Amino acid sequence: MSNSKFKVIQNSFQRQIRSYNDTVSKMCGARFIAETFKGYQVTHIFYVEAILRRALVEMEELGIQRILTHSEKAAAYMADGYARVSHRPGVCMAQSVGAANLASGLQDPYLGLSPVIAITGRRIPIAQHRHAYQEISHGPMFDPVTKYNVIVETVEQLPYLLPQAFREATSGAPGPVHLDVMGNLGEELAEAEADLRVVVEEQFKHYPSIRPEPQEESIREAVRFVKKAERPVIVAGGGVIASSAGPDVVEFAEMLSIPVATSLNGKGTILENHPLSVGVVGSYSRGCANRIVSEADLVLFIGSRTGDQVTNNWTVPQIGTPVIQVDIDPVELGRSYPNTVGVMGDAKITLRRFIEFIGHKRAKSKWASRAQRLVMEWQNEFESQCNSNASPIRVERLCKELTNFLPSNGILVSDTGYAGIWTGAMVYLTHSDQSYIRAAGSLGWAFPASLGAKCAAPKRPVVCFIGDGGFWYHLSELETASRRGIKTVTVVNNNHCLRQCLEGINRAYGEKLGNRDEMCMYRDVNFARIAQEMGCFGIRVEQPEEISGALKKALTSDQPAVVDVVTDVKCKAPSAWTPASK
Ligand SMILES: Cc1ncc(C[n+]2csc(CCOP(=O)(O)OP(=O)(O)O)c2C)c(N)n1
Repeated sequence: MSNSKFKVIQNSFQRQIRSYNDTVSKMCGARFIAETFKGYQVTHIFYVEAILRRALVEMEELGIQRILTHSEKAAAYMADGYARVSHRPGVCMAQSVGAANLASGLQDPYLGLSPVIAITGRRIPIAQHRHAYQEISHGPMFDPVTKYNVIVETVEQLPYLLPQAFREATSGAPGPVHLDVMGNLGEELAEAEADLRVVVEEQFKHYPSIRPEPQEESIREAVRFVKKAERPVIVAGGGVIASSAGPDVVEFAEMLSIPVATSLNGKGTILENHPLSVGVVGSYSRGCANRIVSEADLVLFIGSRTGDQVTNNWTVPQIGTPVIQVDIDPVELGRSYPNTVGVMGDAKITLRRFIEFIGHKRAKSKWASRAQRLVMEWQNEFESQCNSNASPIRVERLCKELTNFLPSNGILVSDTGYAGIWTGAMVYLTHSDQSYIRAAGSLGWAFPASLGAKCAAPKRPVVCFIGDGGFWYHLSELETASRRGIKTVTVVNNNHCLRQCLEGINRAYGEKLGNRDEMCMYRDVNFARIAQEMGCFGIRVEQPEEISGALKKALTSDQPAVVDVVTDVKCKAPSAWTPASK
């Protein structure tokens, strides 16, 4: 990219702060909240009654969609899915007694670095510490799952604390925030009046709100090591997706023929049929990615926090491997892998700098060919399962059908556990407008998150992949989807079992006899029929050759759809390739 084009991008990132309505006027808290959300382009609010009713009435007038859910946790997950897809904060709300449920739903966006704004009501001071009905202390529940957790006592505080919530949620590494507003239902704050000014700051409407420039010195050093390395590899994390830096990673990788692995959060950085793509690395991974990262003589972690999952418990790469780490948050640099060079900066801006400093192309083709060979070996290993005609259906075959089916602008939303491994390892994203988001760890997240994702991108097909164990959690949200016309396709990998737990249960039993099924089997339930009952399209699939037709029918149906796929409980997701310890 030319220098001038680069400057244009930068300027558009660092836009001037602008006011939405620059006049002070007397208004109630409810109106202020509604106007502020409107100004920040919040299009949907996810909540359970009863909270900020007057504000919700004002929001209707301003055209904000109010999505009433069946639980606060699902509301938080919807806000999370909304935020990850729109790159703008997602908002969820609950009354005081729902606060604990809402806080539990913030664990996933906290771990997944997603900007969710959570609002709860709290009883007025005179009711505090006197055994008020339905209320425990909120602050300690929200502390571990938020970046910013404050009480809003007076309406005059709103113009300070509500915009601060947007600043906190969207800047640096994004994350959830919590406002505990006065009144069990927030009514004290909503109904109070004051002279207020609604100020909207453009740059904090979305993330990354600010893109820090890396120091030139660190860029020079990093590029020097990359040029010297014989077997460099990139591990692209969620920070690359947050920064929309996928194309920049690919451009940089192509200049030097650097193989690219991704974390699960980074899936979508590079097309998975690109010759430099080696797949998802870590514990939920493709074996070829783990092998390539283990063989590398330099690993570039870009926008990855180097946690246990992306590094297979810090074995891939082995500690001591030379590492260049790029992160927007300086405290991440070297947290788990001593950095040869640590670069603090936004992923996109930093990669543009890398590209400028590299200057010319220099292919390391022998190393790239080695990577390709390992990728082919991995694909060959699973070929027969992917083409299996067996019934009950093999999950590898389901994943192959999903790869073929996923529309070119589709969003794949994956649950955790085996769902994360199946989609991460066995589903291939092969179009640049496809995206992937996944649970950061909480079982059941994916279905409500997919509804939030669809609210954020109504024109894009949204496909959720989830096990039956995960789907049971928030089944009631099928009613929400049908009531509000949120048209997603949910693919249930139905083995009526918590399959991922089976190995551990068997290990716990050892040689002992006993009822193992009791610990992980559910009734064989037909989710297609449940979906139909809730006003959705439902189809059950028992033969592999029916999968593709069923998926197409689901996508073209005018209702939210569930494709209930009866799969073989014997299918075990691929285990992580681990290097022999030195
Ligand atoms: C909130 C929560 N509780 C428990 C777990 C542990 N866990 C991970 S995967 C899993 C089983 C998932 O079963 P299912 O969704 O049916 O998928 P399968 O393993 O059968 O493919 C469990 C219980 C978790 N990740 N999150």
